[in-house]
Amino acid sequence: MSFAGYFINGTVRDNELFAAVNDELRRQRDQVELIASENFVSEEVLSAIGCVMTNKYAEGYPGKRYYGGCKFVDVAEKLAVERVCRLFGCKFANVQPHSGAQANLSVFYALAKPGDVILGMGLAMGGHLTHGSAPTISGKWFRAVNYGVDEDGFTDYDQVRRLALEHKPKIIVAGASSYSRKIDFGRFREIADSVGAFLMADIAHYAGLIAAGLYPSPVGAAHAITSTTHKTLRGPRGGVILTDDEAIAKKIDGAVFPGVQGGPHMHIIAAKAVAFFEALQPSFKEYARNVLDNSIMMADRLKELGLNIVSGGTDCHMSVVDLTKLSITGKIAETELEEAGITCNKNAIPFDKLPPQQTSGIRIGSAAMTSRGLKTTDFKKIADLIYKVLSGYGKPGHEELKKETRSETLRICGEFPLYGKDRALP
Ligand code: DSN
Repeated sequence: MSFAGYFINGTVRDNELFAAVNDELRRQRDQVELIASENFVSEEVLSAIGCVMTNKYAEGYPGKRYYGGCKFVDVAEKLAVERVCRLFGCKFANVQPHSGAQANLSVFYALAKPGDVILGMGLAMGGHLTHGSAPTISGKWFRAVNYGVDEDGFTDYDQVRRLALEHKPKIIVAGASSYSRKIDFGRFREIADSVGAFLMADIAHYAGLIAAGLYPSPVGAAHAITSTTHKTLRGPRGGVILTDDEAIAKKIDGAVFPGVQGGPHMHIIAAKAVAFFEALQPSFKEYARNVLDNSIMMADRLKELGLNIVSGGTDCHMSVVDLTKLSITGKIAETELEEAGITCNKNAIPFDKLPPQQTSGIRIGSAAMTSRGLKTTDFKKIADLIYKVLSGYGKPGHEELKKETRSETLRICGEFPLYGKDRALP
């Protein structure tokens, strides 16, 4: 399938937009993608994203819609729900959230009231914006209290307990955006129970590994579980909410629609169904295993080369690299690496002294390049390239070294092609 049909309006092709899409396709093909929250969906998921279900309004839920003509989109939504429940071993799912942020907001709307306390991991410690950060609804409408990590970079459960006892949160959020270690959801639940709080687990980053049994599952521990569908789960951009509790499921359904959202994006729900189908296949377990092995290899190699990894390593697809030793900021590292053909993002390290626009670290992940087929030896090579570029920064010959690295990253990308040749217009 090619993009051709999508960009023709009558006889006039939208060349301006088409050029941008093709440039983006080229960028994705030619860069070593290490952004921990990104992945490459399959051709099948991509086709579903572009399918005719985008034309359909379907406010409500299967069998209870506010529009006629919903027979076939109902099939898609029921498939998505049934598959994601099977994937995670839970009873109820809402597959309508447009994003992880809206999934989180829906759970807050279902289980708390403005002014209630929510206790989540602080953004600067590895938490997500929507877990109580000041500029978001979660920080403005609720009284947000933050926990963090200890000096070794591991979740400080004693602090979670202390803050829970002191502030009596309505919801405790377990989950993170840049935390690479296992989360003890049972321990979080025990703390939540001790203060009568709901436990919400945000597994956006870890979902694919959880589905494959390679990371702890919050099912059975959390009252509500939110996730995105596009990170390690390798589906379309979107969100999902899971629960085992029927009463909570009902509240969540009402919170997603009509509480927070209007019409669901049925083409995206169709694509979620495809992605969940793919994640149920044995090959996905193998993929997830490779994601984990590759991530551990990359972190271990960087350590071997002398860099610090926050918490000393990783239990998942991502790591946060502490650049303090190299006297280089995350911002500079992000730019330098991008010029050398490696895409990642600047990231605060716990107790960072630099502001969020600079940071002392970068976050790297293995999910996307593992989808292209790279193995541990390739990730070891990538770690070497990262070290070469960053340790050479500011030294004579650095521009030349970056050029050499760019040739090498192009070679790697060429060896592991992304999508068929006909995906782009000639
Ligand atoms: N912004 C995503 C991430 O990069 O982790 C989470 O929403």
